[in-house]
Amino acid sequence: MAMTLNLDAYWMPYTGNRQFKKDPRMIEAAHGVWFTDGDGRQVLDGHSGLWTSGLGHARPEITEAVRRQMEQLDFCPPFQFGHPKAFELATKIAGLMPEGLDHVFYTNSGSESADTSLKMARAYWQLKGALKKTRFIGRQKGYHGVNFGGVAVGGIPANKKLFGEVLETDHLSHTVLPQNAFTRGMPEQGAHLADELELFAERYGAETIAAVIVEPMGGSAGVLPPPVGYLQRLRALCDQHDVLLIFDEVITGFGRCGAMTGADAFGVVPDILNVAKQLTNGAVPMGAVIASSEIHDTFMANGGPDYVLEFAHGYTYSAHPVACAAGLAALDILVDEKLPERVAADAPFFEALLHDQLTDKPHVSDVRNYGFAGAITLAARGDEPLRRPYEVAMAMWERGVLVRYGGDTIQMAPHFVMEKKHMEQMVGTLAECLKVLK
Ligand code: PXG
Ligand code: PLP
Repeated sequence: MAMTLNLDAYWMPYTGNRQFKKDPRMIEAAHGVWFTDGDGRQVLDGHSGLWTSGLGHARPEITEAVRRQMEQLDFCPPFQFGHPKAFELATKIAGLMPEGLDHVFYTNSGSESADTSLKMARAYWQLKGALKKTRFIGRQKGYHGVNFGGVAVGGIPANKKLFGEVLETDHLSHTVLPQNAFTRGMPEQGAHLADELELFAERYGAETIAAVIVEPMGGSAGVLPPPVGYLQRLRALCDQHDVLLIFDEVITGFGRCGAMTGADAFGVVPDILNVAKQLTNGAVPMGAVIASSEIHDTFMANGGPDYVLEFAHGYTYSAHPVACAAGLAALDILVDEKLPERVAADAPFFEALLHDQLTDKPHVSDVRNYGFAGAITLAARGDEPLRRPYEVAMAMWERGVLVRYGGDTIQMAPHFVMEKKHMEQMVGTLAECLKVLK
């Protein structure tokens, strides 16, 4: 690392800036499942970047597609103009989505996908004449990014407390029940918690509720697979009360759960499905909101004269040509290499590793997993619930493995292409670190 690097000006996101700048963890290169740090060390990436890069880092097909696109068309104004790859990618995405989710609205991140989906849901009901349908129901422990709408429907108190409320929301209970601790895969208990939507329909009136937004499998709160039957019950109640169901699949979209989407993995189709991260393998920022034909067609039917815009929404960088090129290349690899299938095939190996090696370690109060996502919860030390995960992640980094720590959890997300020996190294290193954790 250049000794002259000034660390002061960069205000880092979701980072303990003061600690980082005392003891920087610099990453200078990436290849496959490996990062190279500032000292030239090879560090195993145990989190697929930030749930982004399941295909492995620096895939030459993506690099080449991006390079060629930069040369041919580096930017195209997305408002009132289009470029072919935007349409090609939308068709490809729609083809990978569950039946009925056919129309792709581009964003540049998961947070933008969350806020776009909420605006889409509200506007849909306005166009249908259901003028009171404006309220949103999220879920405790939910994460929908950091923009105002996403924070309002999110259910992580630390992300909300300094920012105030801007939407009328309420939140379903989370599904992390004590009796489900150490469950392998989907917990048996908890489907009944979906019935809380019934209470909200009574309390507020279903005619005031626009949508329910949930992650089919909670991600950032530390890998929360849905209880068996939970999403089916939520779907049925949404149908019964004319409430839209939004799946935030920013983590689960494109393979993480051993199927193309969480919707496929768990057998429930939402009205709107949000993606980001894995869409371009993390190489270029991009997200998307995929809407049902019913929603899309409602906008088109109520748009007025055909030169008038139907949805007053969009970003300067929506459908960015370089992101589209990266997305096309990334999805080709995902499909050609049958990576969702590979995740499904290897998930039992990862599951067994996690539970066999981590369950009996000191301070571990839960182990959860689904597909290529795994997490442990660590008991608080004194009044500092965040301290142990931080110490474990630092010890892991010292030993050459990157894992994600957040809240009271440690998360692991193997690349879809990760070999078993590297999963063993990752989980084995975690087990070693836990043994000496105070
Ligand atoms: N929705 C979900 C379900 C997410 O997981 C976002 C929205 C926001 O995406 P952007 O691209 O705006 O960050 C996410 C992002 C973690 C972690 O520790 C997860 C995310 C972001 C940061 C950390 O698991 N997910
Ligand atoms: N702020 C100003 C002053 C702008 O002109 C624009 C876009 O033109 C934005 C914010 C929104 O930026 P973006 O479209 O990249 O989200």
